[in-house]
Amino acid sequence: MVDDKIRGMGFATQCCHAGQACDPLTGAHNTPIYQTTTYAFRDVDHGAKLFSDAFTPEIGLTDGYIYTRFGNPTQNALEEKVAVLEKGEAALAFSSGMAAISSVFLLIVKPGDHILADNSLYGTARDFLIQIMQKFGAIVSFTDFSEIENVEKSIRNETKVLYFESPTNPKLKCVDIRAVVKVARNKNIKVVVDNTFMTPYFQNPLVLGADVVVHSATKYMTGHGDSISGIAIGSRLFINELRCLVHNNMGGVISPFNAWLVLRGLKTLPVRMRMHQQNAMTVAEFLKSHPAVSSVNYPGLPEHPQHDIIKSQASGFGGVLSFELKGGYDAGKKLMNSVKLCTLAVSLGDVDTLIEHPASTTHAVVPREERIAAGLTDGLVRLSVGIEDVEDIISDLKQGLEE
Ligand code: LCS
Repeated sequence: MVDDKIRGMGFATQCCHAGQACDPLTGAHNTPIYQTTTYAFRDVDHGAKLFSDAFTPEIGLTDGYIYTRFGNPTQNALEEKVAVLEKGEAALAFSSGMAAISSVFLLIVKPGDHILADNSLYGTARDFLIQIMQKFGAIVSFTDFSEIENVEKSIRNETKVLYFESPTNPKLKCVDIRAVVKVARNKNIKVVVDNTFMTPYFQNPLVLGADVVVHSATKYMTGHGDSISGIAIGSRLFINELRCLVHNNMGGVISPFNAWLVLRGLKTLPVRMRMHQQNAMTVAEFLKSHPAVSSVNYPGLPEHPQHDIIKSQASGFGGVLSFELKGGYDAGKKLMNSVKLCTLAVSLGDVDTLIEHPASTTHAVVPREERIAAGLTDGLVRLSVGIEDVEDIISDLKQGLEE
């Protein structure tokens, strides 16, 4: 079901129906995987019009398809669904979260522009800004976005983007999205938010005033750990520019099969997210009361420093938490080596529980001093709490902490 009607419906209905209608040709109830690279034009003029439309961002492709790097019906179904879920005008799917993030920066930023980013980003996103954006002449700096004065103080005349995750990976720090939007207002600065941890089920940054939302759809959106994928959501003009100026030239397209996997995953997003959150809260309480644990980072706990902020801008707290053991790195290592149900692996948002050590894996690219300054200590353990029976997750952690 497409646009106007579905936008007035509830979130769970949108997850099932938005962007997807029975196939007009065959009646197929499920969106087919359009496993094709190219599309027949009706005639030469039709081909010419499609190319002209595709390269005119004010128009975009509406009258057919050209070549799957420019768009594909399975991919477009996913884009329409996510645009509705994130309450944006349009969306563009990518081969990974990093393809989405890098493409958004490549569209917005030119040499000499300043990017101000939070000091606690997924390691590769931070590394992309330093290794690639700086190499092409952008100025990149980092500050702690949870203190809004830091953002105000760090803005320069050349600032073009404010970029952050909320909550952050893996410290679960939350940023006041409305306050950042206020700082950017009337300054021709785009606010770009990575909403991977919350998903549109819990938080809609565009409604809070952000310009662009990015996701690693690899995580909760797909939900089953079987597709690397990403998506960006924003105004129709921004997304059309992203498609024709960056996506088409860089080529980070999602495959039709992976788009279909994300579409399938999204149908159960609300039930999964409710269960992830319920289990994460129970596990957070268990860890908090365990004598071997020194601290727990979960924004659903009332003592979390930004508990009130997340409550003011999101309808939930998500399914990821991180914690420190009193025995530091050695104790964390022992725990991660002894779990039997939880899998020791990177990634998050899968239906089953994943445990990992950020300092030596996902955030190893961040120089140690900066990592520590951002609270990502050597002893920090990250847990993506799955939707198994929570008693089984807890008993696995318990035996790992006791061994
Ligand atoms: N944004 C966030 C918040 C992420 O956690 C990740 C990946 C990305 C973007 C990049 O997405 P990808 O290209 O992998 O689809 N985070 C990972 C993590 O914490 N462990 O492994 C990957």
